[in-house]
This record gives sequence, structure tokens and C-alpha cells, in this order.
Amino acid sequence: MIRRRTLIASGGAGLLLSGCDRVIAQPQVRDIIFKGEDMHRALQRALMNRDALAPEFTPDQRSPYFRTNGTRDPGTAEYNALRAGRFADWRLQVDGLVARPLTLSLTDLGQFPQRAQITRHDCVEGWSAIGKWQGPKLGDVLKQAGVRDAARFVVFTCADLYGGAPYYESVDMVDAFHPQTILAWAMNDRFLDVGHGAPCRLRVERHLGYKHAKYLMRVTAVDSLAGIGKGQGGYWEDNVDYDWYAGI
Ligand SMILES: Nc1nc2c(c(=O)[nH]1)N[C@H]1C(S)=C(S)[C@@H](COP(=O)(O)O)O[C@H]1N2
Ligand SMILES: [Mo]
Repeated sequence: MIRRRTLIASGGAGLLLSGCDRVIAQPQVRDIIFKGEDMHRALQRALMNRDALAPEFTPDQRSPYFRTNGTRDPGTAEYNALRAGRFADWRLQVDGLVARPLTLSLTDLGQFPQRAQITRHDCVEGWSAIGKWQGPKLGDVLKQAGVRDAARFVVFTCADLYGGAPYYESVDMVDAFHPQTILAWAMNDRFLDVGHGAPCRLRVERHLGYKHAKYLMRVTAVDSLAGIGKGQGGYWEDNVDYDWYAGI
């Protein structure tokens, strides 16, 4: 720590931090550093600037073709019915550690201040694509719900099922209130299509693709991830040991 402060004082902090960011972005290194859960959050904060913005791009830099991955259509009876009604009956539940649980329609989401961003999506499977996303900031929605101080994580429950259980993901409060973390209902200036997560998906731009939960049904503020799924904070984290903190 003294070394780091000295570096900051001497103006070397930018170099040090971007260097660390690069090293930590390598999955093997992330594993070694972040697997110890106690150190995890403290180190993460010490080594990375969690408020930094992901790069944004210009409209002409958008990918002509944006792949779909994972679930491309939830195909459940419930989802099919919502889809048939063009998602007019879809509602997003916002609950858990909040003073005022919310039930939000697509129209409601459109009435929050909107944020639009053109960002690059990076999937662990080795592909990337640049697209434009629009929606309210998750932080604004959580504020409207009166999220409680005790909340440490936000859990996203999706409409698609894997082995009978919904796909789910979670982020901590730093990412929940990050300015580029939005509940996106539009992609490239159109309503989200089914392949990309209609009617609403999470965009959490400092993270790898699997954190960007599609087909959102429920947003829940919790104080612990224990007891949710297998307790690792997400479907892939539970089942194939992907890192919960998928920072890029
Ligand atoms: N509900 C849900 N969300 C999901 C997935 C999924 O299977 N189900 N796959 C994840 C993965 S691995 C990636 S790379 C992105 C893909 O988003 P896209 O289909 O819009 O490219 O969605 C993520 N969110
Ligand atoms: Mo992915």
C-alpha cells in the first residue's frame, strides 16, 4: 500500500492501474488473485477503478451482425404468451431489500431518464460485437424502489430455463450503480428482439457477456448470494466455475 501511495504521489498511478487492469483481465490471473473470497472485494477495489467507464463507440463502428448466444428463445408457455402480446403484459418485478417494491411495464421503463451507449460485448467463447443499447440506469430504478442500505447484491432472474431453473446473474452495488449499467429495452434503435433478450436485458458494460442477463423478469436486492441457485451468483458461476467477477 505504501508503495502504491508513493506511486500515486509521483504521478505513476495511471500506469500502475492500467497495467494491473490488463494483468487481471487474464482469466488465469483473475483466478489466482480473486478466488480467496475474503480478499476478493478489497483487492478488487484497491487494484481497479470500479467507476471507470467501458469504451464507447460511434454509430458507424457498430457490428453489421451481432451474434446471439446462450438462449435464443426461452420458449416457455409463459414467455410465448408474453411474446404473442408483444410484451404488453410483461412486468419487471423489483423486490427484495427495497422500501417500495415496483412492478414495471415497458412503458414504465421508458419513462425513466434514458441512457444510450454503443459498447463492445465480449463473450468468453471468443467473439465480440459492438451494438447500441438504451434503457434506464439500474441505479435510478433501484433508487425509485428505495433500495435499503443492507443490500449488497442485485440478483437478476430470467425467463429462460436451464434444467428447469431460470438463468440468473448478480452484481454488487458498485456495478448496480455504475452509470453504464442499464436495463436495456432497445438495441440499435429498435425494440430488443427475442434473440437478444426481449423485452429487456441487463447491460453491465465492464463485464463479460454472460453477466448481461437477457429476458429479465425480476430484479432482487439481497444481502447475500447464499441460497440462490447453488450460491455462486449466477448460472455459469454455479455450473462451470466462471468467475462471479467477470470484469474487463
Ligand atoms: N437469460 C440469459 N441471459 C444470457 C444468456 C442466456 O443463456 N440466458 N447467455 C449469456 C451469454 S454467455 C452471452 S455471450 C450473452 C449473449 O447475448 P446476445 O445473445 O445478445 O449476443 O447473453 C448472456 N445472457
Ligand atoms: Mo457468452
